[in-house]
Amino acid sequence: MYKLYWSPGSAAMAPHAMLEDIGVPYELVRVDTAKGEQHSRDYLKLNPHARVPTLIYDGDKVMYESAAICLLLAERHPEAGFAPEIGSADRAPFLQWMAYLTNTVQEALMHWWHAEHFVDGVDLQAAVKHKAERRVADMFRFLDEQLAKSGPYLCGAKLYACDYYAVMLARWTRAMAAPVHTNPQINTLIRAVMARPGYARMLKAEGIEQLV
Ligand SMILES: N[C@@H](CCC(=O)N[C@@H](CS)C(=O)NCC(=O)O)C(=O)O
Repeated sequence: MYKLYWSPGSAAMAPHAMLEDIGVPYELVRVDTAKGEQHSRDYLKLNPHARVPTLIYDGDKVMYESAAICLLLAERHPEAGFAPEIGSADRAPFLQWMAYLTNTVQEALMHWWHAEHFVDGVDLQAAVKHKAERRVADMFRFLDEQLAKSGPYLCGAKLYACDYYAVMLARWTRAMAAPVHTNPQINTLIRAVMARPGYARMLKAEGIEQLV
């Protein structure tokens, strides 16, 4: 039995969708980040960084960081096919894309959503957001070219957790001037991931939509 602390449309989306596809029992615990529940004393004991998601597994074990949770779930449930086997040809690209997505693309998205974490003052924050939007657009253009060369999924013929992660991050661009779903291959990827039962059920359960 797992427990996933989440909030709608957050970095919990990918692990949430994976749990749905894996089909194991799990409990969702909503953290209302708008009300600041991530700063409650009880939640900080689980996740001292005051972020979602957090996963409880094996009864009382706790972990956070969305990409790490995806990797753990893929590893514990190999039958779901969310990660290529160690030693297989897809393994290196899979690890590369997971790290690239969380460390580079997600980080650039954080600059857009939370410019106030990086600089003070409205003008500077607007400049950070402007630059972040261009960087995110460049990254998704790059991913689009990658998919055109060797898609339809990031690692080629098979869908893995990195594809869920990419589509989650694509959704985070919905409020930008040019959301990235208009890139043709990214659009195909979004549609393919949204057609998966787990991802579709996650969107419904979180009460959110995704641009296609
Ligand atoms: N690197 C973390 C980032 C998690 C994160 O920033 N989550 C956001 C929602 S997407 C959050 O909890 N925000 C609450 C806040 O900033 O107070 C991960 O990938 O799990």
